[in-house]
Amino acid sequence: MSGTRRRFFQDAAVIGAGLFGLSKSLQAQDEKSMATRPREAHRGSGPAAGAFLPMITPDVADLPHEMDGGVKVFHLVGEPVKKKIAPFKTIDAWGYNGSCPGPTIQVRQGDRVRVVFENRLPESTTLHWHGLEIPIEQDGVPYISQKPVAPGEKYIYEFTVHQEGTFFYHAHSAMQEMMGQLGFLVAHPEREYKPRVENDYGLILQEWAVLPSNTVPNTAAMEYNWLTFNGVCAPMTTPLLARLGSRVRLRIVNLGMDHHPVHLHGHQFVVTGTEGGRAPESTWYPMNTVLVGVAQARVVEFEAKYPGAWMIHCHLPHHMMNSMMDLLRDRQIQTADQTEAKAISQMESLARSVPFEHVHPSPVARDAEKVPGFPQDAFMEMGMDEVVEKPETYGLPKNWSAGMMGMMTMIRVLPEKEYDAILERKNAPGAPAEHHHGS
Ligand SMILES: [Cu+2]
Repeated sequence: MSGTRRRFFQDAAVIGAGLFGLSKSLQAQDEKSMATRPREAHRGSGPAAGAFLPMITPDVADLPHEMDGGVKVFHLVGEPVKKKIAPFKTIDAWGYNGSCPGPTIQVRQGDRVRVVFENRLPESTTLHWHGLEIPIEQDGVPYISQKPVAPGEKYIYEFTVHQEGTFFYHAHSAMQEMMGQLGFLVAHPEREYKPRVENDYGLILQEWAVLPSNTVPNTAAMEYNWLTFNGVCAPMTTPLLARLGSRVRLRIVNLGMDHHPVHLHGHQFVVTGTEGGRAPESTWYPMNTVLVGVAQARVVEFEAKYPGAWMIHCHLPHHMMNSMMDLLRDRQIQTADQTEAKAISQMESLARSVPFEHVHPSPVARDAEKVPGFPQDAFMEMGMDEVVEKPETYGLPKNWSAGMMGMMTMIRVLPEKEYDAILERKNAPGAPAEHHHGS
Protein backbone atom coordinates (compact mmCIF):
# COMPACT_ATOMS: atom_id res chain seq x y z
CA MET A 1 0.00 0.00 0.00
CA SER A 2 1.39 3.38 -0.92
CA GLY A 3 2.03 6.03 1.69
CA THR A 4 -0.49 8.29 0.03
CA ARG A 5 -3.19 5.70 0.26
CA ARG A 6 -2.36 4.94 3.86
CA ARG A 7 -2.50 8.63 4.72
CA PHE A 8 -5.82 8.86 2.95
CA PHE A 9 -7.28 6.15 5.18
CA GLN A 10 -5.90 7.79 8.31
CA ASP A 11 -7.31 11.13 7.26
CA ALA A 12 -10.65 9.59 6.41
CA ALA A 13 -10.83 8.03 9.87
CA VAL A 14 -10.08 11.34 11.55
CA ILE A 15 -12.50 13.26 9.36
CA GLY A 16 -15.16 10.62 9.96
CA ALA A 17 -14.77 10.84 13.72
CA GLY A 18 -14.75 14.63 13.61
CA LEU A 19 -17.85 14.83 11.46
CA PHE A 20 -19.90 12.77 13.82
CA GLY A 21 -18.43 14.38 16.91
CA LEU A 22 -17.10 11.15 18.38
CA SER A 23 -13.96 11.11 20.44
CA LYS A 24 -11.63 8.22 19.77
CA SER A 25 -12.39 6.53 23.08
CA LEU A 26 -16.12 6.83 22.59
CA GLN A 27 -15.73 5.33 19.20
CA ALA A 28 -13.72 2.49 20.64
CA GLN A 29 -16.27 1.87 23.34
CA ASP A 30 -19.03 1.76 20.79
CA GLU A 31 -17.15 -0.78 18.76
CA LYS A 32 -16.45 -2.86 21.83
CA SER A 33 -20.05 -3.02 22.93
CA MET A 34 -20.93 -3.81 19.35
CA ALA A 35 -18.93 -6.99 19.41
CA THR A 36 -20.23 -8.20 22.73
CA ARG A 37 -23.90 -7.20 22.62
CA PRO A 38 -26.39 -9.37 20.75
CA ARG A 39 -26.01 -8.52 17.10
CA GLU A 40 -29.69 -8.10 16.48
CA ALA A 41 -29.52 -4.66 18.06
CA HIS A 42 -27.29 -3.45 15.26
CA ARG A 43 -29.30 -4.70 12.36
CA GLY A 44 -30.59 -1.99 10.14
CA SER A 45 -28.91 0.72 12.18
CA GLY A 46 -27.67 3.58 10.04
CA PRO A 47 -24.04 4.14 9.20
CA ALA A 48 -22.03 6.17 11.69
CA ALA A 49 -18.38 6.90 12.21
CA GLY A 50 -16.59 3.95 13.73
CA ALA A 51 -19.63 1.73 13.31
CA PHE A 52 -20.25 -0.83 10.63
CA LEU A 53 -22.99 -3.25 9.78
CA PRO A 54 -21.64 -6.41 11.38
CA MET A 55 -21.66 -9.65 9.44
CA ILE A 56 -23.78 -12.37 11.01
CA THR A 57 -22.24 -15.84 11.04
CA PRO A 58 -25.23 -18.12 11.69
CA ASP A 59 -24.43 -20.78 14.33
CA VAL A 60 -21.04 -19.21 15.10
CA ALA A 61 -20.35 -16.45 17.64
CA ASP A 62 -18.27 -13.32 17.18
CA LEU A 63 -14.97 -12.97 18.99
CA PRO A 64 -15.17 -10.00 21.35
CA HIS A 65 -12.23 -7.65 21.74
CA GLU A 66 -10.89 -5.10 24.13
CA MET A 67 -9.00 -1.90 23.35
CA ASP A 68 -5.41 -1.35 24.40
CA GLY A 69 -4.77 2.23 23.38
CA GLY A 70 -5.54 2.22 19.69
CA VAL A 71 -5.17 -1.55 19.31
CA LYS A 72 -8.04 -4.01 19.07
CA VAL A 73 -7.01 -7.02 21.16
CA PHE A 74 -8.51 -10.44 20.51
CA HIS A 75 -7.88 -13.67 22.44
CA LEU A 76 -7.91 -16.84 20.44
CA VAL A 77 -7.43 -20.33 21.91
CA GLY A 78 -6.77 -23.30 19.64
CA GLU A 79 -8.26 -26.42 21.22
CA PRO A 80 -10.18 -29.67 20.67
CA VAL A 81 -13.95 -29.17 20.33
CA LYS A 82 -16.82 -31.64 20.69
CA LYS A 83 -18.94 -30.52 17.78
CA LYS A 84 -22.52 -31.57 17.17
CA ILE A 85 -22.79 -31.40 13.40
CA ALA A 86 -26.22 -33.06 13.19
CA PRO A 87 -28.79 -34.02 15.85
CA PHE A 88 -27.54 -37.60 15.60
CA LYS A 89 -23.82 -36.96 15.09
CA THR A 90 -21.20 -35.37 17.34
CA ILE A 91 -17.59 -35.36 16.22
CA ASP A 92 -14.22 -34.63 17.81
CA ALA A 93 -13.13 -31.61 15.83
CA TRP A 94 -10.46 -29.03 16.57
CA GLY A 95 -11.29 -25.36 16.60
CA TYR A 96 -10.90 -22.13 18.53
CA ASN A 97 -12.48 -20.93 21.77
CA GLY A 98 -14.77 -23.94 21.97
CA SER A 99 -16.13 -23.25 18.51
CA CYS A 100 -15.65 -24.97 15.16
CA PRO A 101 -15.33 -23.08 12.88
CA GLY A 102 -13.64 -20.59 15.19
CA PRO A 103 -15.38 -17.39 16.26
CA THR A 104 -15.69 -14.59 13.72
CA ILE A 105 -13.27 -11.69 13.97
CA GLN A 106 -14.67 -8.39 12.68
CA VAL A 107 -12.45 -5.36 12.26
CA ARG A 108 -12.46 -2.17 10.30
CA GLN A 109 -10.10 -1.26 7.50
CA GLY A 110 -7.21 0.63 9.06
CA ASP A 111 -7.50 -1.08 12.46
CA ARG A 112 -4.42 -2.11 14.39
CA VAL A 113 -5.14 -5.68 15.51
CA ARG A 114 -3.45 -7.82 18.16
CA VAL A 115 -4.35 -11.49 18.51
CA VAL A 116 -3.13 -13.16 21.67
CA PHE A 117 -3.07 -16.79 20.65
CA GLU A 118 -2.87 -19.70 23.06
CA ASN A 119 -2.25 -23.25 21.91
CA ARG A 120 -4.23 -25.85 23.88
CA LEU A 121 -3.87 -28.47 21.19
CA PRO A 122 -1.78 -31.57 21.86
CA GLU A 123 0.66 -30.51 19.14
CA SER A 124 2.35 -27.42 17.76
CA THR A 125 0.49 -25.05 15.49
CA THR A 126 0.49 -21.53 14.01
CA LEU A 127 -2.11 -19.03 12.83
CA HIS A 128 -2.11 -17.83 9.25
CA TRP A 129 -4.05 -14.73 8.15
CA HIS A 130 -5.39 -15.76 4.77
CA GLY A 131 -5.36 -12.94 2.23
CA LEU A 132 -4.01 -10.24 4.50
CA GLU A 133 -1.12 -8.06 3.39
CA ILE A 134 0.91 -8.03 6.58
CA PRO A 135 4.62 -8.26 7.47
CA ILE A 136 6.23 -11.65 6.91
CA GLU A 137 6.79 -12.11 10.67
CA GLN A 138 2.99 -12.21 11.09
CA ASP A 139 2.30 -14.69 8.27
CA GLY A 140 2.04 -17.73 10.53
CA VAL A 141 3.93 -20.33 8.52
CA PRO A 142 5.84 -22.74 10.76
CA TYR A 143 9.63 -22.67 10.36
CA ILE A 144 9.44 -20.07 7.56
CA SER A 145 8.05 -16.99 9.27
CA GLN A 146 7.99 -18.14 12.90
CA LYS A 147 8.75 -20.99 15.27
CA PRO A 148 5.71 -23.26 15.73
CA VAL A 149 3.67 -22.43 18.83
CA ALA A 150 4.20 -25.39 21.18
CA PRO A 151 1.33 -26.90 23.21
CA GLY A 152 0.65 -24.71 26.25
CA GLU A 153 2.45 -21.72 24.76
CA LYS A 154 1.17 -18.29 23.79
CA TYR A 155 2.08 -16.26 20.73
CA ILE A 156 1.15 -12.72 19.86
CA TYR A 157 0.28 -11.63 16.34
CA GLU A 158 -0.03 -7.93 15.63
CA PHE A 159 -0.65 -6.09 12.39
CA THR A 160 -2.56 -3.27 10.74
CA VAL A 161 -5.39 -4.29 8.42
CA HIS A 162 -5.16 -1.84 5.55
CA GLN A 163 -7.49 -3.89 3.29
CA GLU A 164 -11.24 -4.36 3.21
CA GLY A 165 -12.89 -7.67 2.47
CA THR A 166 -13.56 -11.24 3.48
CA PHE A 167 -10.56 -13.03 4.94
CA PHE A 168 -10.04 -15.93 7.27
CA TYR A 169 -7.58 -17.28 9.77
CA HIS A 170 -6.47 -20.90 9.81
CA ALA A 171 -3.79 -23.19 11.12
CA HIS A 172 -1.05 -23.47 8.52
CA SER A 173 -0.98 -27.27 8.77
CA ALA A 174 -3.01 -29.35 6.34
CA MET A 175 -4.35 -31.93 8.78
CA GLN A 176 -5.27 -29.29 11.37
CA GLU A 177 -7.21 -27.43 8.69
CA MET A 178 -9.18 -30.59 8.00
CA MET A 179 -9.87 -30.95 11.75
CA GLY A 180 -11.69 -27.64 11.49
CA GLN A 181 -9.13 -24.98 12.34
CA LEU A 182 -10.36 -21.87 10.63
CA GLY A 183 -12.57 -18.87 11.20
CA PHE A 184 -13.70 -15.67 9.50
CA LEU A 185 -11.78 -12.42 9.62
CA VAL A 186 -13.90 -9.71 8.05
CA ALA A 187 -12.46 -6.27 7.42
CA HIS A 188 -15.25 -3.76 7.01
CA PRO A 189 -14.45 -0.93 4.62
CA GLU A 190 -13.61 2.61 5.71
CA ARG A 191 -16.51 3.77 3.57
CA GLU A 192 -19.59 1.61 3.37
CA TYR A 193 -19.97 -0.43 0.19
CA LYS A 194 -22.60 0.76 -2.25
CA PRO A 195 -25.37 -0.14 -2.66
CA ARG A 196 -25.76 -0.74 1.06
CA VAL A 197 -27.26 -3.98 2.33
CA GLU A 198 -29.60 -4.55 5.23
CA ASN A 199 -28.16 -7.95 6.16
CA ASP A 200 -24.67 -9.32 5.78
CA TYR A 201 -24.22 -13.06 6.32
CA GLY A 202 -21.20 -15.37 6.35
CA LEU A 203 -20.97 -19.10 5.60
CA ILE A 204 -17.91 -21.31 6.01
CA LEU A 205 -17.90 -24.49 3.93
CA GLN A 206 -16.27 -27.59 5.44
CA GLU A 207 -16.33 -31.31 4.82
CA TRP A 208 -15.67 -34.23 7.10
CA ALA A 209 -14.95 -37.92 6.67
CA VAL A 210 -16.30 -39.60 9.78
CA LEU A 211 -17.21 -43.26 9.58
CA PRO A 212 -20.43 -44.54 11.20
CA SER A 213 -19.92 -45.07 14.96
CA ASN A 214 -16.73 -42.95 14.80
CA THR A 215 -16.19 -39.44 16.09
CA VAL A 216 -12.74 -38.51 14.78
CA PRO A 217 -12.55 -37.09 11.25
CA ASN A 218 -10.26 -38.94 8.89
CA THR A 219 -8.14 -36.02 7.75
CA ALA A 220 -6.35 -38.12 5.13
CA ALA A 221 -9.57 -39.07 3.38
CA MET A 222 -10.33 -38.03 -0.19
CA GLU A 223 -14.06 -38.65 0.11
CA TYR A 224 -16.36 -36.95 2.53
CA ASN A 225 -19.65 -37.97 4.05
CA TRP A 226 -20.52 -34.95 6.20
CA LEU A 227 -20.80 -31.48 4.68
CA THR A 228 -21.35 -28.40 6.81
CA PHE A 229 -22.20 -24.71 6.65
CA ASN A 230 -20.68 -23.01 9.70
CA GLY A 231 -20.07 -26.38 11.35
CA VAL A 232 -23.56 -27.84 11.06
CA CYS A 233 -25.46 -29.92 8.52
CA ALA A 234 -28.99 -29.07 7.45
CA PRO A 235 -31.53 -29.02 8.96
CA MET A 236 -29.48 -27.79 11.94
CA THR A 237 -28.30 -24.76 9.94
CA THR A 238 -30.04 -21.63 11.19
CA PRO A 239 -32.06 -20.03 8.37
CA LEU A 240 -30.96 -16.59 7.20
CA LEU A 241 -33.57 -13.85 7.33
CA ALA A 242 -34.25 -11.03 4.90
CA ARG A 243 -36.89 -8.37 4.80
CA LEU A 244 -38.80 -8.49 1.51
CA GLY A 245 -37.30 -5.93 -0.88
CA SER A 246 -34.04 -5.57 1.05
CA ARG A 247 -30.54 -6.15 -0.28
CA VAL A 248 -28.56 -9.05 1.16
CA ARG A 249 -24.85 -9.81 1.21
CA LEU A 250 -23.60 -13.35 1.56
CA ARG A 251 -19.92 -14.11 2.09
CA ILE A 252 -18.82 -17.69 1.47
CA VAL A 253 -15.46 -19.17 2.40
CA ASN A 254 -14.29 -22.69 1.54
CA LEU A 255 -11.55 -24.63 3.24
CA GLY A 256 -11.70 -28.32 2.42
CA MET A 257 -10.74 -30.77 -0.31
CA ASP A 258 -13.55 -29.98 -2.76
CA HIS A 259 -14.89 -26.97 -4.61
CA HIS A 260 -18.52 -26.20 -3.92
CA PRO A 261 -20.97 -24.69 -6.41
CA VAL A 262 -23.26 -22.74 -4.10
CA HIS A 263 -26.70 -22.15 -5.55
CA LEU A 264 -29.44 -19.73 -4.51
CA HIS A 265 -33.04 -20.46 -5.39
CA GLY A 266 -35.48 -17.98 -6.88
CA HIS A 267 -33.14 -15.00 -7.21
CA GLN A 268 -30.15 -13.77 -9.20
CA PHE A 269 -27.04 -12.47 -7.50
CA VAL A 270 -23.84 -10.72 -8.50
CA VAL A 271 -20.36 -11.51 -7.22
CA THR A 272 -19.26 -8.30 -5.51
CA GLY A 273 -16.07 -9.56 -3.94
CA THR A 274 -13.47 -12.30 -3.66
CA GLU A 275 -10.81 -13.27 -1.15
CA GLY A 276 -8.94 -10.24 -2.53
CA GLY A 277 -11.57 -7.66 -1.57
CA ARG A 278 -14.35 -5.73 -3.27
CA ALA A 279 -14.75 -6.26 -7.03
CA PRO A 280 -15.46 -3.26 -9.26
CA GLU A 281 -19.10 -2.94 -10.27
CA SER A 282 -18.15 -3.24 -13.95
CA THR A 283 -17.36 -6.93 -13.28
CA TRP A 284 -20.77 -7.80 -11.81
CA TYR A 285 -23.07 -9.98 -13.91
CA PRO A 286 -26.15 -12.00 -12.97
CA MET A 287 -25.85 -15.60 -11.86
CA ASN A 288 -27.37 -17.89 -9.24
CA THR A 289 -24.60 -20.45 -8.70
CA VAL A 290 -21.12 -19.48 -7.66
CA LEU A 291 -18.24 -21.91 -7.54
CA VAL A 292 -16.37 -21.39 -4.31
CA GLY A 293 -12.98 -22.99 -4.76
CA VAL A 294 -10.73 -24.19 -1.97
CA ALA A 295 -9.12 -21.25 -0.15
CA GLN A 296 -11.40 -18.79 -1.94
CA ALA A 297 -13.96 -16.35 -0.66
CA ARG A 298 -16.89 -15.29 -2.81
CA VAL A 299 -19.13 -12.43 -1.81
CA VAL A 300 -22.52 -12.21 -3.50
CA GLU A 301 -25.30 -9.67 -3.21
CA PHE A 302 -28.90 -9.78 -4.25
CA GLU A 303 -32.23 -8.07 -3.86
CA ALA A 304 -34.56 -10.27 -1.81
CA LYS A 305 -37.44 -9.72 -4.20
CA TYR A 306 -39.62 -12.75 -3.74
CA PRO A 307 -41.20 -13.95 -0.50
CA GLY A 308 -40.55 -17.53 0.57
CA ALA A 309 -38.03 -19.91 2.12
CA TRP A 310 -35.36 -20.13 -0.58
CA MET A 311 -32.64 -22.78 -0.52
CA ILE A 312 -28.96 -21.89 -0.44
CA HIS A 313 -26.93 -25.05 -0.99
CA CYS A 314 -23.93 -26.70 -2.55
CA HIS A 315 -25.26 -28.30 -5.70
CA LEU A 316 -22.91 -31.30 -5.81
CA PRO A 317 -25.50 -34.07 -5.37
CA HIS A 318 -23.52 -35.97 -2.73
CA HIS A 319 -23.05 -32.78 -0.76
CA MET A 320 -26.82 -32.49 -0.36
CA MET A 321 -27.00 -35.48 1.96
CA ASN A 322 -26.15 -36.28 5.55
CA SER A 323 -23.58 -39.03 5.69
CA MET A 324 -23.46 -41.13 2.57
CA MET A 325 -21.96 -43.91 4.67
CA ASP A 326 -24.74 -44.03 7.25
CA LEU A 327 -27.62 -43.57 4.88
CA LEU A 328 -26.47 -45.77 2.07
CA ARG A 329 -24.50 -48.42 3.86
CA ASP A 330 -26.56 -51.23 2.35
CA ARG A 331 -27.35 -49.49 -0.91
CA GLN A 332 -24.04 -48.74 -2.48
CA ILE A 333 -23.23 -52.22 -3.73
CA GLN A 334 -26.65 -53.86 -3.96
CA THR A 335 -29.05 -51.12 -4.85
CA ALA A 336 -31.62 -53.37 -6.53
CA ASP A 337 -31.77 -55.85 -3.64
CA GLN A 338 -32.47 -53.19 -1.08
CA THR A 339 -35.74 -53.78 0.66
CA GLU A 340 -38.04 -51.23 2.11
CA ALA A 341 -37.74 -52.92 5.51
CA LYS A 342 -33.96 -52.69 5.44
CA ALA A 343 -34.01 -49.06 4.39
CA ILE A 344 -36.45 -48.15 7.10
CA SER A 345 -34.56 -50.06 9.77
CA GLN A 346 -31.28 -48.29 9.05
CA MET A 347 -32.98 -44.91 9.25
CA GLU A 348 -34.73 -45.89 12.45
CA SER A 349 -31.54 -46.94 14.14
CA LEU A 350 -30.20 -43.46 13.38
CA ALA A 351 -33.36 -41.79 14.61
CA ARG A 352 -33.30 -43.73 17.90
CA SER A 353 -29.99 -42.12 18.82
CA VAL A 354 -31.43 -38.58 18.84
CA PRO A 355 -34.24 -39.43 19.69
CA PHE A 356 -36.86 -37.95 17.44
CA GLU A 357 -39.94 -39.05 15.64
CA HIS A 358 -38.95 -40.67 12.39
CA VAL A 359 -41.14 -39.18 9.68
CA HIS A 360 -41.31 -40.33 6.08
CA PRO A 361 -43.54 -37.68 4.59
CA SER A 362 -43.28 -38.70 0.94
CA PRO A 363 -45.21 -41.70 -0.40
CA VAL A 364 -43.78 -44.49 -2.58
CA ALA A 365 -45.52 -46.54 -5.26
CA ARG A 366 -47.27 -49.75 -4.20
CA ASP A 367 -45.02 -51.88 -6.41
CA ALA A 368 -41.91 -49.73 -5.91
CA GLU A 369 -39.66 -52.66 -5.03
CA LYS A 370 -40.19 -54.21 -8.47
CA VAL A 371 -38.39 -51.24 -10.04
CA PRO A 372 -34.61 -51.73 -10.38
CA GLY A 373 -32.84 -48.99 -8.54
CA PHE A 374 -35.50 -48.43 -5.91
CA PRO A 375 -35.05 -46.94 -3.36
CA GLN A 376 -32.96 -43.88 -4.07
CA ASP A 377 -34.03 -40.94 -1.93
CA ALA A 378 -37.03 -42.75 -0.48
CA PHE A 379 -36.85 -43.26 3.30
CA MET A 380 -33.83 -40.99 3.68
CA GLU A 381 -35.76 -37.90 4.65
CA MET A 382 -35.89 -37.35 8.35
CA GLY A 383 -38.51 -34.94 9.62
CA MET A 384 -37.12 -33.45 12.83
CA ASP A 385 -38.73 -30.02 12.98
CA GLU A 386 -38.95 -30.00 16.78
CA VAL A 387 -35.35 -31.09 17.32
CA VAL A 388 -33.99 -28.16 15.33
CA GLU A 389 -36.66 -25.61 16.23
CA LYS A 390 -35.52 -22.01 16.84
CA PRO A 391 -37.00 -18.55 16.27
CA GLU A 392 -35.71 -18.52 12.68
CA THR A 393 -37.69 -21.67 11.84
CA TYR A 394 -40.96 -20.25 13.13
CA GLY A 395 -43.79 -20.56 10.64
CA LEU A 396 -42.10 -22.98 8.22
CA PRO A 397 -44.37 -25.69 6.76
CA LYS A 398 -44.68 -28.96 8.70
CA ASN A 399 -41.88 -31.44 7.94
CA TRP A 400 -39.75 -28.70 6.38
CA SER A 401 -36.69 -30.32 7.96
CA ALA A 402 -37.21 -33.47 5.86
CA GLY A 403 -36.24 -31.44 2.80
CA MET A 404 -32.95 -30.24 4.26
CA MET A 405 -29.71 -32.23 4.29
CA GLY A 406 -25.99 -31.67 4.05
CA MET A 407 -24.46 -28.42 2.90
CA MET A 408 -27.71 -26.55 2.84
CA THR A 409 -29.49 -23.66 4.46
CA MET A 410 -32.25 -21.27 3.42
CA ILE A 411 -32.92 -17.59 3.27
CA ARG A 412 -36.38 -16.67 4.43
CA VAL A 413 -37.55 -13.62 2.54
CA LEU A 414 -40.33 -12.25 4.68
CA PRO A 415 -42.81 -9.39 4.47
CA GLU A 416 -42.23 -6.71 7.13
CA LYS A 417 -44.73 -8.12 9.65
CA GLU A 418 -43.46 -11.70 9.57
CA TYR A 419 -39.86 -10.53 9.62
CA ASP A 420 -40.45 -8.41 12.69
CA ALA A 421 -42.39 -11.23 14.38
CA ILE A 422 -39.35 -13.52 14.11
CA LEU A 423 -36.99 -10.82 15.36
CA GLU A 424 -39.31 -10.36 18.31
CA ARG A 425 -39.13 -14.08 19.11
CA LYS A 426 -35.34 -13.94 18.82
CA ASN A 427 -35.08 -11.00 21.18
CA ALA A 428 -37.71 -12.22 23.64
CA PRO A 429 -36.36 -12.86 27.15
CA GLY A 430 -35.85 -16.57 27.63
CA ALA A 431 -35.62 -17.18 23.90
CA PRO A 432 -33.18 -19.93 23.04
CA ALA A 433 -29.71 -18.52 22.37
CA GLU A 434 -28.88 -18.29 18.71
CA HIS A 435 -25.31 -19.28 19.21
CA HIS A 436 -23.77 -22.07 21.18
CA HIS A 437 -20.33 -21.29 22.38
CA GLY A 438 -18.73 -24.20 24.09
CA SER A 439 -16.19 -22.70 26.48
CU1 LIG B 1 -20.21 -29.21 -2.27
